[in-house]
Amino acid sequence: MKIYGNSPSPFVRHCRIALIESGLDFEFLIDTDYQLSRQRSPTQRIPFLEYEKNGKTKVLTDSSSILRYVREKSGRVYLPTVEELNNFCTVTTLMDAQVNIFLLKKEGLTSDKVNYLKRQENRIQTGLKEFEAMRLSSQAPWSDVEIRLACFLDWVRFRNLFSLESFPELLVFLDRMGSYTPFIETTIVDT
Ligand SMILES: N[C@@H](CCC(=O)N[C@@H](CS)C(=O)NCC(=O)O)C(=O)O
Repeated sequence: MKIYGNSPSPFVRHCRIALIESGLDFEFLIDTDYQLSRQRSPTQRIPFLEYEKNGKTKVLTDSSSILRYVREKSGRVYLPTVEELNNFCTVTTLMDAQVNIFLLKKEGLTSDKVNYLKRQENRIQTGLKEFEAMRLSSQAPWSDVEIRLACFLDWVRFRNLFSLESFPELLVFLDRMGSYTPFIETTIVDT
């Protein structure tokens, strides 16, 4: 199996953590400047995963389907309850919003100029408030919601995207996740 992406992406990191947890053999390939995803993925995004089935190369082009594939292949249940699915979707929405803000900022578009970006920023704050009030685990086994959330928070911290000071519980949670071996093995490095 080959997973394509980069180190900082929270979507990619979540998949890499699931792959490490699964014990399956995989290679992590850096998709510099999204060149490979432009050629090989209809969504032109990272991550994407290539695997062999009946002698043919198959491609999965979204972190959600990659995670389902990896979890099922390793006999682990994927998002077993409606509540977990909803929380997973919420983290995904926050990550999508932040990627949107991050990429548009590179083009000079910021929330003081574009109202929609202000909405995106607000969405992230209200979403995180929800998780701040939630009872999250303090040790493994971590759920896919928790791993995804930690990947998001660590990316925010790494890139200094906004302050996490108003989320003390989430900072404690992130600190605990910080001693989880697959999380350490995927520590963000700039590429
Ligand atoms: N729904 C996708 C989102 C992935 C995504 O947004 N990846 C970002 C990197 S963190 C990306 O490829 N952005 C490039 C772009 O939007 O052009 C998934 O879950 O895999």
